[in-house]
Amino acid sequence: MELALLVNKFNVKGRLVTIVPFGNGNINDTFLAVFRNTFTETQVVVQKVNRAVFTQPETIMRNMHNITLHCHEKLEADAAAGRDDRVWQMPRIVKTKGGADFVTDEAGDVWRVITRILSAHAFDKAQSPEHVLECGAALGHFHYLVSDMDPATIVDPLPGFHITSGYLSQYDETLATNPTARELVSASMEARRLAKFVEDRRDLASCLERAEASGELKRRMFHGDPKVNNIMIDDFTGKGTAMIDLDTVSPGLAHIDFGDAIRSLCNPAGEEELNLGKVTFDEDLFAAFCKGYMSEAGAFLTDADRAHLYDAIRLLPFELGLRFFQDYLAGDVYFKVRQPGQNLNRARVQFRLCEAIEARERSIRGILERL
Ligand code: GN1
Ligand code: MG
Repeated sequence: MELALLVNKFNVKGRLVTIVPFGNGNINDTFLAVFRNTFTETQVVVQKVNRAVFTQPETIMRNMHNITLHCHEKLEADAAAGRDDRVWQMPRIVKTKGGADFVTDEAGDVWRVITRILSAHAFDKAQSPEHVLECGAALGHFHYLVSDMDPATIVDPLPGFHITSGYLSQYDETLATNPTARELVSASMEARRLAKFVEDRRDLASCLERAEASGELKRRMFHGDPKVNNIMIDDFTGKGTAMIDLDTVSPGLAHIDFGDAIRSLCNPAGEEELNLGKVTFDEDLFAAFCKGYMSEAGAFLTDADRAHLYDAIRLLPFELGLRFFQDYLAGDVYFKVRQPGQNLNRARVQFRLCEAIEARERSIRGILERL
């Protein structure tokens, strides 16, 4: 089906004037659609859900429906009470003309339309300590929003997501069963170096899983993908205004979000840097993130939670590097790539960041203790 025809199935006022690719997501295909009438315009975000990743797109739409229902009620009550210094936002689902949450095309792909948060942007890299502080506040506020959601209203959107030991098994299996993967490792010194990096940290993979199994850490609702370009910042005030990309919101450890946001926000070079010399862990950005996060969600953290924060900060770049490396070896089947070797480079960046964190363990723990 032609994209314009498809988008016209949704209930947006005005005439569709343009639809263009939008954002830098690694999973779904995202577009911006502009509708105009004689006095203004409406912009919406159009997405095709990646079925290779989300094998049950109907389920993630049901989840999104329940999450936005819960959060919008709370957001509206808080805004009406003037409880905050700002209007926190969350995109909502735009229904089809028939009242459904999505359209399925003839190829079986699920398409959805959501509102665009206007006068706001998400960045691909950390901009400044002020920016990172606001990202921390946005994640903290998001945790507050979903904290009283009934986990039973959510169906696991992506079984195995953020179970690091599972990614390790997948990596092992790729090397055991895929001859091309083995060739890639034996043919390149850099790939061998990354493979050794993984070998040296096998034990790290299950640190949070062990703490959960022993009952020290408990799941609550998490975002699952709180990276820098999923956090919208108000163009006028520079303050955080919304967390987007709600596909993976589900019961999980807040530590995963904490570690994932930090690996994304405290490496000012970003995920795609080619020069490893520029990949660092910036402690000023880290302190700013913690300050912002704690201002909104500090009350949720128990002593046991606090005891495992460093592990989460070290684990998440390891986990993402492992996921990128495994995908490179498997032929780039999960993360979209624009050029060959891109997933290998993404893995190099995350592993370098993990090393930078290990080298700063003492001072990172020091900052955490002072929270
Ligand atoms: C993917 O689609 P995007 O870019 O928001 C991935 C995250 C990774 C991220 C790394 C469902 O998110 O887990 O951290 O890439 N999402 C999924 O850039 O796997
Ligand atoms: Mg995203």
